Amino acid sequence: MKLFWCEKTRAVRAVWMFEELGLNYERVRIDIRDPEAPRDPEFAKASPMGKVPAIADGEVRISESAAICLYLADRYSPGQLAPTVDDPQRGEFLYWMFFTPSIMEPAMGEKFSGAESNKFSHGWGDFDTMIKALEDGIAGKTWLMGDQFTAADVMVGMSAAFLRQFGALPPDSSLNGYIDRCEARPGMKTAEATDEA
Ligand SMILES: N[C@@H](CCC(=O)N[C@@H](CS)C(=O)NCC(=O)O)C(=O)O
Repeated sequence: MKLFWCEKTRAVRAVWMFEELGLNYERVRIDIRDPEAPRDPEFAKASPMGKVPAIADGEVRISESAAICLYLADRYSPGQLAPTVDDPQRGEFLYWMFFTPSIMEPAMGEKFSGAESNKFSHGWGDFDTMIKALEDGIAGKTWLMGDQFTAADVMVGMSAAFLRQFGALPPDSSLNGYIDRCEARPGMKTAEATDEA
């Protein structure tokens, strides 16, 4: 399996996911900051938008970190890193899988760019409502799905860690404990060390 990756990008989520799964994979560097740099020809098939992360697994070629994490969890760790489709927890799990690309990232983009928010008409609500929903979602739990760490924690946990690194999280936010738990996982440590190497 190939992971198309570049350091200091959202591809760090996919590295964390691979580490949680304990799967063997080949990390193929795509220099996204130099469009002239040679690229593995498979990358274009896996990522029509030219973005990392993307994967090639047999005949499967996909991009979008949430799609990759969901695919890998269902394919290689059903019932562990993802509730199975017949599990009543599956619905809530999917909600949190989509929370990062649909709500968290647009709300963060709006906040960091200083764009005007419009909680009613913007699909992601606004930044403060997003933080509150996340704080409520993790309240009293170790992980988003309770005691079981899942792919949703890879997606949400990494974005929450970004938020803290960028100083956008209030110091008294209850998310701090959750982020600490995410950062203590060996898989996340390896993913971040890979970025630095
Ligand atoms: N929604 C995508 C975002 C991926 C993304 O924006 N990747 C950036 C790096 S963080 C990228 O590859 N940019 C290069 C480009 O757009 O040319 C995901 O979650 O995977």
